[in-house]
Amino acid sequence: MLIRIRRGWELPESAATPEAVVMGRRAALGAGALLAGAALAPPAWAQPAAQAMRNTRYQPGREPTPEKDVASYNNYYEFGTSKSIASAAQRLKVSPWSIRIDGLVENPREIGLEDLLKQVSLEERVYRFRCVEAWAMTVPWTGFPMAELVRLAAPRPEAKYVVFETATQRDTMPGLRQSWYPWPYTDGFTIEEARNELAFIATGMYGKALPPQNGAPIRAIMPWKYGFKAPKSVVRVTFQAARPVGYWEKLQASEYGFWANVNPEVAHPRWSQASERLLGSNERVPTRIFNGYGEFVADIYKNLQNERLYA
Ligand SMILES: Nc1nc2c(c(=O)[nH]1)N[C@H]1C(S)=C(S)[C@@H](COP(=O)(O)O)O[C@H]1N2
Ligand SMILES: [Mo]
Repeated sequence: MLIRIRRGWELPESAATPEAVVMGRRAALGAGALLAGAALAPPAWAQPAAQAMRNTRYQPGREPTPEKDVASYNNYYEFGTSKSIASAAQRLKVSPWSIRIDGLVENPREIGLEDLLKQVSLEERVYRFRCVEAWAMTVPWTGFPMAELVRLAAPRPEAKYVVFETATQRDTMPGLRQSWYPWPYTDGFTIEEARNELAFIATGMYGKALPPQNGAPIRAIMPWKYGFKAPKSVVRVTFQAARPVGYWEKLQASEYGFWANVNPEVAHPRWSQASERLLGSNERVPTRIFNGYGEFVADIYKNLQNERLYA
């Protein structure tokens, strides 16, 4: 895959992780081995972190959660409603994978995942993640800004929202037989939210490809919103004028709304949101408005005070 010129915010290089990767990459660049090696490189989705430098602009302020906890305590209802779906999810078929880009865009099309990844540059970001159920984690995701996806899609001016639709594999996903759930799992955002610098499309975590249970091969991550706004295994991205109603809002609109921004002072109807339990340590820590990302996103909501922003 292409290696692009890095932008200023990716400096200093010494802040990248792990160091061996940086040194290896420097050596490769120095030797002019880059082009020669390109033909032999494994598919982009199989090696998301090899060239992904950590973006140190986003400091999580707490230790990354142990990988094993992130990979074994999941919400992925297509594979079952318990937290222990990791082994069932190994059946997910992730290759080949393509994404349909449609709706109010200049050029609707279907794009292969490898093709898409050639048009973006991957980076690593360590983000806090907060589920509406009041558990939380801290994850090094590999991926690219959602703004890049919006740019590639080229939405028309009438488009105000973007919707992510996720995979329905009848043969691998037993949860789909539970027909009272509003499959496929979808959720969406305003285009302004999708263009916010924090909005991220993840293809990996902990320096490896996303495991199936965490939404392989590609998912959305919106770190200032509750985790149900992070659709996994995305197969379709639709731009539209009307506000979408996502999976959880369809199921229970009184509890799960469109905006779902994290706020410790707005309780869920069935529990407080004041604090959260960190996966791994089980430590309880105070929840923060916008999950601690207000400096990046609060402006989006300035003129939306009549909306139900925090549920
Ligand atoms: N397709 C799909 N995406 C999904 C879900 C799901 O059930 N299906 N659950 C959501 C919820 S409620 C949460 S908290 C996060 C959990 O992500 P994780 O398992 O990687 O921690 O995924 C979100 N994305
Ligand atoms: Mo969640």
